[in-house]
Amino acid sequence: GEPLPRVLSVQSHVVHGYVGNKCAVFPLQVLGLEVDPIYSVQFSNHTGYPLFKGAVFDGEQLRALAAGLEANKLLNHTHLLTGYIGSLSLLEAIADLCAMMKKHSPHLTYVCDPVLGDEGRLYVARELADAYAAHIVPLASVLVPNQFEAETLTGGSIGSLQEALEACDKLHARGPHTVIITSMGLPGDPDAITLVASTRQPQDAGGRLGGAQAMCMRIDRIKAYFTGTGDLFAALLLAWMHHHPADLAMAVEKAVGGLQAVLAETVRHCGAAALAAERTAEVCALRELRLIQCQGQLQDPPIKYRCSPL
Ligand code: ATP
Ligand code: PLP
Ligand code: PXL
Repeated sequence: GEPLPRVLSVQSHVVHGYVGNKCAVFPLQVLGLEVDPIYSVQFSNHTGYPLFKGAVFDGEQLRALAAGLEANKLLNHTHLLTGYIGSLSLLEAIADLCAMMKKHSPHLTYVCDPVLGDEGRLYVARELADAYAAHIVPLASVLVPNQFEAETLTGGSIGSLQEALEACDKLHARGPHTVIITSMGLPGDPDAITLVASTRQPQDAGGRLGGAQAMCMRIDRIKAYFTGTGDLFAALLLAWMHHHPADLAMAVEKAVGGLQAVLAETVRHCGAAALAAERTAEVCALRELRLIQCQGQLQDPPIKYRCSPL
């Protein structure tokens, strides 16, 4: 039969709570994919809490793991998934890791969340943003930036659907066959999060070219702030693109469906803490995504929002 999908996922580990690999491994597994996680950091909790403790992994340490996997012929993954990477040395090692993986698996799908910042501000060093643009974007198959990350990578502002599509085209020209701007705000619609997806992948199960295709989705904005939603989206998208390789709209609809089910259960569980402005440890803990409680909805997502063609 068909070879089992195997994902190498390089993302954060937090002991308590759900960001990075803590919100990628479980969803990928319950959707039937094998996952080999590598931890880019190991922290007590996410960095939005009043404090965190722990250690970061560097490029040399990643190269050692890659060499060990390769020597045992274990670097045979179908997918590479990367999220928040805190240092330039680790990002450079990821570029080399991707090249090693492509040597063993020429059809490797690299799903890259270029975590750079949000709401107009970088939360990584400038050199990291430049390295993503120069060395990582060209390796990615599927890129999932938010609005600010797409602007940073293309060097222009995105204020409309038209400009979002232009940014996607610039990114396609550098490599990724699929680009999804996971969240943007459009002027005049403050109660919405807009997602824009663009692909140049074959759209037909027979592998024939379906040409370029673009779509958008309007999502009701929940008036609360959650951490880890971008990471969960990337993992769910990878899994659903695997299950629906010729139907990007379906993959996006199922990924958003599962994510919105988790958010609804998280809001229900945390009550007034969902809206609290002060980020005490207690409030942060209450707002952790309710992933485990939503296993069934991750596997069989209620489709709340549909894509519209652009
Ligand atoms: P990254 O920084 O990892 O690239 P991102 O900043 O785009 O990701 P989010 O802003 O968390 O990540 O958005 C990802 C998805 O999470 C959105 O497409 C949306 O479906 C959902 N989401 C996040 N926050 C909200 C919210 N307040 N209300 C409704 N949906 C939300
Ligand atoms: N703040 C810091 C310091 C981060 O490192 C990150 C993520 O990677 C975030 C905030 C927000 O992450 P997300 O948009 O995926 O929820
Ligand atoms: O969700 C992104 C993320 C990843 N890794 C760590 C984080 C966060 C968000 O706060 O703290 C360590």
